[in-house]
Amino acid sequence: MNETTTGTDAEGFDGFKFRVVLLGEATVGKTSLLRRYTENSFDEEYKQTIGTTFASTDVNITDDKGTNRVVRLVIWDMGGQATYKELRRQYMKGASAAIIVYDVTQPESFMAMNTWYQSFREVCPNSIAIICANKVDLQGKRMVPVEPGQMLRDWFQAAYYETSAKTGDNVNEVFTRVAEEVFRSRNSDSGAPQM
Ligand SMILES: Nc1nc2c(ncn2[C@@H]2O[C@H](COP(=O)(O)OP(=O)(O)OP(=O)(O)O)[C@@H](O)[C@H]2O)c(=O)[nH]1
Ligand SMILES: [Mg+2]
Repeated sequence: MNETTTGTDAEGFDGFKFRVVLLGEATVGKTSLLRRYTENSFDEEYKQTIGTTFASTDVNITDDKGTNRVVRLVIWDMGGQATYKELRRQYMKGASAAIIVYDVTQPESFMAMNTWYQSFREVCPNSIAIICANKVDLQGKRMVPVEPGQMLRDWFQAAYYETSAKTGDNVNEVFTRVAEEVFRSRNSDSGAPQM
């Protein structure tokens, strides 16, 4: 099963809880997207993520029957420079979803998307993937237009969002979409148990 509904946890939460991982090259804005979403803040200064951190956040969604649901996402953020493959595999294991991020001003980060996607698929063959084309506020510096992003979307069969952690554009939409999709697919088997 892909979900934990194992009664009330230590904080008194008795709803649906899912593990989500942020993937993508260093500096694409993974930590910034997470901070924008969880703290509504943004820092221009780059502080490389060493190892992994996580944030837990509750998302309100409406299910297919129109019932309001609270979905808890435990979102893991790993530094894109962490190259040790086994570590990455452990990090991805049991994830219900991945948000795979590139920077529209850095074509290399777009070129790396397939590698990130494939390594996620190896560990989590049935989990949800969402693509983030981040830093769209940097219009004059944009090198990767919309069309290649849409190609990825079709190829990965994943939702595609153009985001800015700086302005907040589409950031809430990404995390709400993740919560909706993992909730909807909660009965599908994605392998490993939850954290
Ligand atoms: N203009 C702009 N800058 C951004 C945006 N998102 C992130 N940045 C900047 O890009 C740099 C890297 O952002 P991080 O969020 O630390 O990137 P990361 O993917 O977590 O990097 P690692 O932890 O090394 O993997 C920082 O200087 C951020 O301020 C964005 O949407 N727009
Ligand atoms: Mg980071």
